Amino acid sequence: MSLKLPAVGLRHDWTLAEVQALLDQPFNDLLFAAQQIHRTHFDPNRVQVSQLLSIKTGACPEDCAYCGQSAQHQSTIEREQLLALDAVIKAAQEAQAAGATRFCMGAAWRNPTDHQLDQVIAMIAAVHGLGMETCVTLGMLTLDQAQRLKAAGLDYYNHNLDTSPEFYAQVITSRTYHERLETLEHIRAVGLKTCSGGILGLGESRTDRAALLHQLATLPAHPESVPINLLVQVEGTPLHGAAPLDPLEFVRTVAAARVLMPASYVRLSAGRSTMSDELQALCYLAGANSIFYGERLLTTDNATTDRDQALFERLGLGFEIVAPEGRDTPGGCFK
Ligand code: SAM
Ligand code: DTB
Ligand code: SF4
Repeated sequence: MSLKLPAVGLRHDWTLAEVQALLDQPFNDLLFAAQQIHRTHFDPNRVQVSQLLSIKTGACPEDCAYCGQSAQHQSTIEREQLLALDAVIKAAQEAQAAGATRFCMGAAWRNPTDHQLDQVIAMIAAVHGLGMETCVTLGMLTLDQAQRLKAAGLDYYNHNLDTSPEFYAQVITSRTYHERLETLEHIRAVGLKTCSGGILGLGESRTDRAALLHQLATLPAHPESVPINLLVQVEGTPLHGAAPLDPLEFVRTVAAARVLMPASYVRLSAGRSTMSDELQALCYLAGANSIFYGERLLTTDNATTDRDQALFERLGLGFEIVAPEGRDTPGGCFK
């Protein structure tokens, strides 16, 4: 099957069969296409760097089978109340000093109450005031809540589709796929930038990975940021002990995301701590151009900063610098 690869412009009319054919291509063909497309939209040697902070940890009412923060699983993750504002500011300042340009705050909620949203809005304002880009992930949002976040100066909202519509019910039963799409609609409607992707290694098939990418690439606007997570197996969760994904399948998925959503940042997200340097290098070659940086993700360990810096040095990669007003500085590089 020959694919209509967009030379310029973006396509939103991908068929599922096209996405499947893309993923099924010989590995070298897929990587070559991805790297070519990557170069038409991005500097191939620059990586955007975000840092995560869990602002409210554990005791989540949802039942996501991969997540150690669900109250329905027996993980050993310590529960924490919403962090105090000064603790958030201190963490953001440290992230900024280490080179992160975006600070992403995550809360283990099904959805925020309006009072909780007020507290998060104060955090967003403070982090924005430091000159960093802001992102939050708080669960489902109403249109009104999305509007309030936009008015507070938030840049990105993260809300993942996680997997295919078909496989979804085997992973999460407490929130529907449709509800996730609705939240994404609210984010777009108010002009917030969307961060939405999924997790691989849940036991899904390549067809499920194709269907997830198809959903993302046929949204009315491609998410500006597409996190591709590799399952971090957390003890006590139903997916602890799941068969590991073939790493080259992970690379294929990154490459296909790059081809389907050429102007989006594709983020190598959770799971980097268990990936070899060589696997990560292949992901960068496949078009990944964003990472979570710092020693922790939300509740689990990330690849260490020393290791990341050494790998960037070996690959000749640099951190993308974002000017305070949100414009990229071409050629900017953190060393
Ligand atoms: N509670 C909010 C929600 O789920 O909407 C926001 C935080 S939640 C931790 C954000 C995303 O992190 C999930 O949608 C999932 O894709 C990813 N994630 C969570 N636990 C993970 C794990 N153990 N391994 C890989 N990715 C994970
Ligand atoms: C995303 O797609 N991955 C991040 C972020 N968005 C919020 C979260 C990864 C969580 C990994 C497991 C943990 O540390 O709790
Ligand atoms: Fe709760 Fe988010 Fe974890 Fe699901 S992924 S259990 S919604 S914190």
